[in-house]
Amino acid sequence: MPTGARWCLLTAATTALAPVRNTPVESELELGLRAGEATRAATRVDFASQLFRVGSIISPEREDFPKEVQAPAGAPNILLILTDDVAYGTSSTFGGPIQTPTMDSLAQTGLRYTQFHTTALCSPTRAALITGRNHHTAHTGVIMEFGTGYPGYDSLMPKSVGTFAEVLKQHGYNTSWYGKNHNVPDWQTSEAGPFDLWPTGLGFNYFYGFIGGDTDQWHPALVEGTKPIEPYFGKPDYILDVDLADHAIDWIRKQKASAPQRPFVAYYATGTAHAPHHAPKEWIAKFKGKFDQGWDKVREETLARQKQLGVVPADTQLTARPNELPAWDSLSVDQKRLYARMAEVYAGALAHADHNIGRVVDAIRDLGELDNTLIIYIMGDNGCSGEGTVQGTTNELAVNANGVVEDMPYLLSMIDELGSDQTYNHMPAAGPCLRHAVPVDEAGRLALRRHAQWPGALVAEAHQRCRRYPHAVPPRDRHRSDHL
Ligand SMILES: [Ca+2]
Repeated sequence: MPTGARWCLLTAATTALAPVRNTPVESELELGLRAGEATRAATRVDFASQLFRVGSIISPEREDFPKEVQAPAGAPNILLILTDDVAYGTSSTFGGPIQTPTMDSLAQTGLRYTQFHTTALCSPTRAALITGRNHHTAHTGVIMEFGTGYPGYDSLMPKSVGTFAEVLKQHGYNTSWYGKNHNVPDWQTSEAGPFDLWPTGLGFNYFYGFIGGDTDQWHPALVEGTKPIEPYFGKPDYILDVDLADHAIDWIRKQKASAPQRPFVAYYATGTAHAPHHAPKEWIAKFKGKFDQGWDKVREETLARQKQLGVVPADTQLTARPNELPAWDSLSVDQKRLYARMAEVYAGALAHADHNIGRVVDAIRDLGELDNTLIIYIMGDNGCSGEGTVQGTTNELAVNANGVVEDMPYLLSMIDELGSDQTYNHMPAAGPCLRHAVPVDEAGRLALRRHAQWPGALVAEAHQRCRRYPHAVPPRDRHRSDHL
């Protein structure tokens, strides 16, 4: 500010005070006190007038707290479970070779959906699932890391696309999210935020998990809310699937202890069985020798079980194996030994995840809340991943993303380390043919499976297989153009 301007301001202030200074009987202190008294008197008058105006509606017998939003009486708790990179012919619930007793148990009293489809990619399926919108409407036409600045693909979910958690929170639910996110724009994942598109910005009161597409299960890149944490320090046996279940159980119990009448939402999105395939040794050992017959035979065995269960039509034929994937009989003894081991590791990881999901279900049962809990168990946001290349890898990111070449002697030297914290491993693209034991529908999409249980409402239809609601993207949005 120029000196002249400052001077003018001082002059104006002095002029304004001049009449007061010309009053000889009052000091500045007296003036201040008099002014304060005048203000207080005015305030008393104003307050009295307000009391006069509202007095007719205020009385000691009538409280004036705003009413809290409460969910309707009997509104169910919701447990939404999502696994990662698992195909239709994988879990025992749908005829696969990997035992998933938690899902099996729920299926016995619930519904099996045999025509459930996804977008066949992580982020888009997850965006559609949490918003109930077409993944392009949610600006998530591709995974977050591949977001581009074009409509439907910029990975910036708009405010107009609310999540089910936001809606339910506004109707009296407590909401939480555990495990994988993969719905935050890639450049907004640091501690600098912004955090509007993190789970806690999307209606989830509590988040305990990881923001990216995958993470080391032994030393995960975890956040609680928006704060990075490292809970594995000093815990040599730490593994994420146990930790996720522990935190979900703890949160659910506290909710019901503090506000038993309030329903909860728990979105439980384990990082398993995306790479890296990590599991405790004892869980991997459960599958020792279970894949020695090779992926071609596993396909046949799986399809036979699927027909027996009735989850595929009785006349279903196996699809032809793509030419890029070798027949099991064409492999060397070492290749067979390695690939069978990789399948055991994958199987151990998924079975271990299902076991820990079972702990969450058991905790809800122990609270006496199971009969008022809608459980939706989606086995896979897409089918098995092909990122392991034809021969599998000890390090998915090195091989698949950075072009590192691993030869067979090296892979064999690491065979006993697979599944440990020494590897970031992935199985071969043929993936013991877990993914190829899947009939492909007319649209060329892999049919995934979903299971829903809510005994209080759906028990009348228990044991029936259901072909409704076949897509993560709701029907009203499914046929919108890809460039929206
Ligand atoms: Ca996935």
